[in-house]
Amino acid sequence: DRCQMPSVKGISTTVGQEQPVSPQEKQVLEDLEMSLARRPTETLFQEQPKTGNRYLEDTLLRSYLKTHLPPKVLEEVHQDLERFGNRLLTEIEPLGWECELNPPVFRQFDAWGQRVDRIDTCSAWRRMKEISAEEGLIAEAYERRYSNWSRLYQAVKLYLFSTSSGGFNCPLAMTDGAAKVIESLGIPGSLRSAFDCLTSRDPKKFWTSGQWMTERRGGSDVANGTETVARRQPDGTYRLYGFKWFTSAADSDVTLTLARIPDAEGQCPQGSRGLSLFFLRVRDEQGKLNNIQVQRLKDKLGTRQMATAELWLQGARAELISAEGRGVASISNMLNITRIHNVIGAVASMRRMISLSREYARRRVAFGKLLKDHPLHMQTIARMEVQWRGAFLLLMEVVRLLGLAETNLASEQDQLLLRLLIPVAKLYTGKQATAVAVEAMESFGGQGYMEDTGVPIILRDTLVLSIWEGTTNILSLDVLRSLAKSQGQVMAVFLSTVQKKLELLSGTAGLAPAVQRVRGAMGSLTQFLEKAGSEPTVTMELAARDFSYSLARIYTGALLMEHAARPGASCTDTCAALRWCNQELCPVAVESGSGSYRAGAALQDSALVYGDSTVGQGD
Ligand code: UCC
Repeated sequence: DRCQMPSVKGISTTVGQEQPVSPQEKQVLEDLEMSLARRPTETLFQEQPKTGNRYLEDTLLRSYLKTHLPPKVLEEVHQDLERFGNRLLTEIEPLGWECELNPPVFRQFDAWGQRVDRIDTCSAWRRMKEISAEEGLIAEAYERRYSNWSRLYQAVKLYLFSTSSGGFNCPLAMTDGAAKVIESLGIPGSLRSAFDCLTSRDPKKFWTSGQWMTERRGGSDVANGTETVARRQPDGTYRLYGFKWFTSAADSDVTLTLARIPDAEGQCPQGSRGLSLFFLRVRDEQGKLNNIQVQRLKDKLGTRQMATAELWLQGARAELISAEGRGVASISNMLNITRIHNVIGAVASMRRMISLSREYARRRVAFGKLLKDHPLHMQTIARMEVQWRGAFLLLMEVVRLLGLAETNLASEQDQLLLRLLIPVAKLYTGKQATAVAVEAMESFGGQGYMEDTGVPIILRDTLVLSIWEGTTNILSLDVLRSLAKSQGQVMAVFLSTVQKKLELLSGTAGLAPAVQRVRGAMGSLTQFLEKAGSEPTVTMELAARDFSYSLARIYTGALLMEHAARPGASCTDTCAALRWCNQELCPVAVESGSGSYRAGAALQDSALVYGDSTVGQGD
């Protein structure tokens, strides 16, 4: 049990065990106990970092809400968030720890040899589900009692909840995504009760959803990887046959999934156009699986609190909910929501790690002074803080735009910007969170590497953020897809939005160097796009990742400056903006200048990876 003091290696510290303890061992034990109690060098012991109410301690979050929310909304939201911050501390955080200590267990057979395929979760995990309903962690976004601000308010609660949720943020992401898909379909009558359950505040009624997209051929190339077949039944429902390779939160009540409907000749149309979207209940009222067999639970590096399973669909009853062949387009509504949840998770992980690191630096003495008094240590944490601040404001921008879109208050430009910023934010914050989590772990020295500090749990759970919901490269290609689909309009909106933000900043003298750098980066980006459009030698696919990073850095720079220019801003707001803008803001232009996206560079890449000395010479 990780909450308890571990025994000294090789020696049991429990009295009265069957194993006899030799006199020598007894002496060692007594010595150890004595030395622990009486050692005069107590300062060598490292104190546990303790944090308080997460909402009250988050000055950037509070300043953002104060700046943007209408006063009446702010008043109510503030009260609720302060209360929620206390609940996190006293009730939810210990439950999250319990979830980590008691991961789900898969029981395939009962004692009498009957196949049962039970996924047993711990009571803390089930309590998280109730709390999610009570707190309206999904409901808030769909009730819209604060109009366009409801989405942002929900995102803030999820952000505070995330690192204490014991992995329950994952089913919530998919539940939100499923509710979004159903809502975008106009809540058809057959899905009304499901929608009500997914968005309920009643713990007895609340349902969670899965998102079964990944099959044995992988989860990125969904169009070619999906083999599941949907057979139409006389009553208009379907039965699904296939193998779902990676189904997270497998204890969920319902799920959305893709399958192929055979044509009149019994042939399944291939590719994206052959995919349709289905809704299904995972179990019936008695808890019996819907013609589904669980093959096994995944043995994951992190997110171990949450059951991810391999599932055989053997005639699972399902309802077709998209037009035939429009499965990918329909499920993209879910993907965009789960990707935003991924951003929430990334920003929350960074905040948690930095908060712990910051608190530890206030307690830990090394070389005769507290860590916080070592400038190099402070520089390291400050760099993480700048990354987090940028990521936080990018998240707020995305959920602000989403809130506008969901209340019909978004302009066409807002919608285009949202389409572009979702993949940009997902891919960029996923990478930031990974880097920050590793750096923050190091800031604890060896203690950060110890399981029972809890730090490795956050690190492991963070590492998945750049993988699931689309890897960095897949998301970079999605950025290009958004450009192509809008025939470049998203880029025009991106450039004009940043431009407008810069114009509003022109009177803020302290930010002048940052404004100049963002202007320069915008110029370089525009030049790169012109070059990419006119020179066939430039391969946009090769540039996709650097291009996406450039969009993230430029836009975030503008957001940091905007926040630093608000009335009542502090000098640290300015400092964060200046520091952010001091990094390379347009890496795609730099790499393009070095010829990194030419066809020859791709050959060189292969030669470097596979060591073929005949390829790529002279390029
Ligand atoms: O399931 C997973 C794990 C679950 C765990 C949940 C965790 C929650 C975490 C948060 C908590 C902290 S992971 C599943 C991972 N897999 C993916 O995310 C899929 C990755 N692959 C892609 O995103 C690909 O780009 C595909 C599948 C979308 C590409 O498919 P296609 O068919 O080749 O793409 P097309 O033909 O370009 O797009 C088909 C249609 C188009 O619309 P139409 O036909 O009207 O032109 C696209 O515009 O779909 C539309 N579309 C989109 N629309 C595609 N992507 C989008 C989008 N992002 N937004 C809007």
